Amino acid sequence: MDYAAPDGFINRQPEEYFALSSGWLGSEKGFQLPSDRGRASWATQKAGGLVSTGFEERSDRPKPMERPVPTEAASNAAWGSDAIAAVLRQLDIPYVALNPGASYRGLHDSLVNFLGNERPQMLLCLHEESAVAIAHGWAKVTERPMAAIVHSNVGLMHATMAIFNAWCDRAPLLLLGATGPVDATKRRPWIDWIHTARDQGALIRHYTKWDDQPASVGAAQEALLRANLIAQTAPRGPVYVNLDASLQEESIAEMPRPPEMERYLPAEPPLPAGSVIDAAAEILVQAKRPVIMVGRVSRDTAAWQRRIELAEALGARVVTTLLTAAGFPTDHPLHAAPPGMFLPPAGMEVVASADAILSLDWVDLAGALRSAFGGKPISAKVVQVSVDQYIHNGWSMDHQGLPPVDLHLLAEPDAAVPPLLAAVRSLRPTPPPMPSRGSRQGPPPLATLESAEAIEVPMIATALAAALGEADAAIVRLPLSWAGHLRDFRHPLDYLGCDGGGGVGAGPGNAVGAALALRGSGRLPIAIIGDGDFLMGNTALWTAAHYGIPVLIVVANNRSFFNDELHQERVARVRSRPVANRWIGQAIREPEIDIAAMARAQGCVGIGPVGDPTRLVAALAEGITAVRSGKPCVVDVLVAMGYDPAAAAGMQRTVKS
Ligand SMILES: Cc1ncc(C[n+]2csc(CCOP(=O)(O)OP(=O)(O)O)c2C)c(N)n1
Ligand SMILES: [Mg+2]
Repeated sequence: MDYAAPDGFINRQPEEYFALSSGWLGSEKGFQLPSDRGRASWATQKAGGLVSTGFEERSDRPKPMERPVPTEAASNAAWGSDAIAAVLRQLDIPYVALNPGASYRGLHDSLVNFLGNERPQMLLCLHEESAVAIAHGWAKVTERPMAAIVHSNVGLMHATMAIFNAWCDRAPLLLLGATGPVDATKRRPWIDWIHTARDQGALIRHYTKWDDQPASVGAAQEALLRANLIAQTAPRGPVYVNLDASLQEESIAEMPRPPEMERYLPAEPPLPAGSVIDAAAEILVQAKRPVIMVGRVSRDTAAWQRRIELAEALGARVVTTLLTAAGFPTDHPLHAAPPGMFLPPAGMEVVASADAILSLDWVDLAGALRSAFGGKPISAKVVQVSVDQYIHNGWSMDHQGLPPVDLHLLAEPDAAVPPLLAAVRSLRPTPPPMPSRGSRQGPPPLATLESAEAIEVPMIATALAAALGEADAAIVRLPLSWAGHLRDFRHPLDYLGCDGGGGVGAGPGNAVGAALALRGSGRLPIAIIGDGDFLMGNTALWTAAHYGIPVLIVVANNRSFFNDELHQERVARVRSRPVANRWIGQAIREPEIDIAAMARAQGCVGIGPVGDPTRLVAALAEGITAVRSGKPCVVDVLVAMGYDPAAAAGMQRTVKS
């Protein structure tokens, strides 16, 4: 059989070429959120019904713009980058977020003229950091990789912080890059030399799971297949494939045989051995005060339900964190304390009172235990469920402290919870009585907005609840000033966690990426972010405006990199120096920045600045209406400075050894 690209299709949709393959991974049914599909869909994936991005059939896809004109001339010629682009189509990569560059002009051409800028569709970004942050935000919702392409060493340098954020967030992401011709005789003078590095992957190797610089078209295809597998295998993370410019631009006699995609599917997550499950169940059932710490878990609704059943079967109290996405309903009677970026005092009390702790991949279990037990011996039995150690390396300390663990289930929480639940139920068929729900603090009452002199961050929660009513929202991000009691999460998509690596500037890009994944889901994507975060990453908004991605960004604008004012205050106190100077080198004033105008300048709706508490509900309602009509919108809310006391204490805490 002749695998040359069919006449007349080389510059359009190469359907005939793809018909030769064993199909795209995607089904034709349309993209499903992980929460709709359930993990059980693995069997259907194997049967050829892998969850599809299927955006070809969706009305909710980004604006169908940037359609290439079909090339008239039929050609039998094929190019290295056509074969590479073909694998991206087969992998069902829906989008590539990119900032262009000559190093990958061959691949760029193939995406436009061979694949017709569909599956994947390009998302032009104004900065490589937002390209990667968008891919990261998309993965937060879908738990699958989309691609980002960055230009040689310089684009990669711009992208680094966002890659680190995705790495720390254990988010799958397929990063493509390029290098000037590796063969020096093929380099253009000057520019190709400065944009060629001997080992480009070294720039990011410490915070990617794998990288490769393939030396042939066949090797490049294999690299993409492998990259996809590695990115999607827990602990998930970014992977990098660096494509030599010459390889992309090489003329090939015929297209290589398309890979049989069903032979390159990610493996099923391993199950912990039955004996370990039994031992864990024994520890938990024996405990008088078991506590479950819910960390990195999936967006799957069935897994969410099983977590609730496990807590109920044990009568275990549950703590969650704002570092990771929603993992347990915060208004459940067993949910013991509002979540925070740091374990707040109420959460510490719960953990310290436990005689058995089940950690479902809690980020920094060692730190949380040490804080909770105040440096005293950790008397509780600790059961850890995590595969995170497979990703730890010696460069970054994102592995956190080493927790004392009595029993380690080397498995993903979603894989471990069902057998653990069964084992617990067989040991204790009758669940303990449910505690009555104690009094719970919520956001300030609506009336506060009528009498307050200035907007404080908690009032954003009040106004948002009033403006949203019963509508479903996904809170993509929350600012450092947030307190966990301000909003409940009742669904895996109600909250999507933080940036992962603490890299300020990720907020706008993460919000746009998550919003892209949530299009058409009926869920309103909302990010509440600091002004510093907005100002560093705001050009991601142009991408949202250009491709018609609706998202609401509420800026909690305290006109300062305020987190660091708290640090300066602490240092001043320790050194008996004037606290009054803490704002110097921190405050973003004189001139104050018109954040709404920055949004409007990029084609978004910009509302504000809103400083009057009585106007806040109306401003957010106006923003929600704009987003419902399909637009990205920024509401600039002038907030008084200040953090939730628990958050401030966590940030300024001095570590007791
Ligand atoms: C890339 C990067 N630069 C600097 C910091 C240090 N930093 C941590 S929080 C913060 C302030 C962020 O300001 P903003 O988003 O306005 O939040 P605020 O603290 O004012 O609530 C800074 C500068 C960081 N974490 N990442
Ligand atoms: Mg600020």
